[in-house]
Amino acid sequence: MAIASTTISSWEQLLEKARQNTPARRVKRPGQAPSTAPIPSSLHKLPPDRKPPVLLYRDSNSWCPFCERVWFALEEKEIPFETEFIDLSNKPKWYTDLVPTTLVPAAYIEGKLVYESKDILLELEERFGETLLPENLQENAVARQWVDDAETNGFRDIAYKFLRQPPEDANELANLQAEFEAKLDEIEQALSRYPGSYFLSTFSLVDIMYSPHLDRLAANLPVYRGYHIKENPRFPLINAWFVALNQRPAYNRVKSDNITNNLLLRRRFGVEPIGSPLPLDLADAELIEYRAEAAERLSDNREVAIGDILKNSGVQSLGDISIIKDSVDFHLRLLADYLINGNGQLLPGGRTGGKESIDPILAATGAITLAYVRNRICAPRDMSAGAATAFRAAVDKILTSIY
Ligand SMILES: N[C@@H](CCC(=O)N[C@@H](CS)C(=O)NCC(=O)O)C(=O)O
Repeated sequence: MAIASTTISSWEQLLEKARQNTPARRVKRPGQAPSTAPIPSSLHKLPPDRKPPVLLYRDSNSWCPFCERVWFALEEKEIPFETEFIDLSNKPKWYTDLVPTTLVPAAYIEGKLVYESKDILLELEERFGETLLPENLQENAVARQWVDDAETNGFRDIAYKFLRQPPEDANELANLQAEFEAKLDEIEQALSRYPGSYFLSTFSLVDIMYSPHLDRLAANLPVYRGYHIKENPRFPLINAWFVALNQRPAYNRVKSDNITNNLLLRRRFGVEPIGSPLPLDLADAELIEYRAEAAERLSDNREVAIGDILKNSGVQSLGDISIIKDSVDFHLRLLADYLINGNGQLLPGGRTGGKESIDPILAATGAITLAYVRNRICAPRDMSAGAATAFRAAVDKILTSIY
């Protein structure tokens, strides 16, 4: 059995076409995890041979909401930086010796070691201009107070208790929900104090302090608690804030997508879903820049992806490894081709007719490959949240079209 010749483009053609439609690029990290890393959008501003002024230590999977705050600020402030990834399941001794809390994020900022996300954010303001704090002195003081409050006002503890703690009974769940809603009411009120959609009259560190947490809660509560923040009429200002935030290019680079958040919560914290996943954002999934970014990532990093699928998805038990490998490669190319060219390409080579003529080994390899990569990719570790959404939507489309 071999995969017949096909009209689907080669990897080189796919990569070239994808790159014409997206500026997104990452550096490859051969043999390391993660296998790619984003290139900070302002790195090109640095004169050649000059080291970036900031070195950020962050978690290797890009799941940490506190690291997200710092990355968000660095992108907003257009500060060139380099990243060193720390494996939190096996922290290197040099790191635990270096950072007293042993937590991420930490950073060297112009040679000074700073840790605790809040302190890193304030140090960046101190050294690179207060672009994320209001100019008006009174408002500036309010901003600093709210940045402090975001760490101490109990919002996070109450929110994550509602999300993660298995409730004894319906009564306890209702109480946790009520406590959480009272905290959201406080945020809703804070958002009403200044004109515009942000906490203060301009976008600021306060938005950055809350964004990774509110985003994760909005993604996970529908699935794990059947509770919705988005489109909840009780919180119109929080909803307007989400809309404003999502218009910021820096946020779109650093945020994660709903499914990444959902899978992480289940895997890391064992929370049982009681609701349903939010539907994929099909507006993102249709945008050519996100589709092209997803195709670019897949084409450029295909060797690592194929190696991972062969090792971890279970396909290798299906038969001769070289045939399976060809089939995995073929189905990933099919996915990249569909992401860039859309429509019309959905019959894999070797399949001459409708669904009934599918070779069972090819069909099984394809189904496993696609289902595996759908949940394996992780935003923003592997690609932006928008690209990850386009990627997952394309997998769904192919699976329903050919199986
Ligand atoms: N208050 C810290 C919290 C940082 C934190 O909790 N980081 C987590 C990752 S999300 C961590 O390093 N966990 C590793 C560990 O607990 O050993 C901050 O704002 O920076």
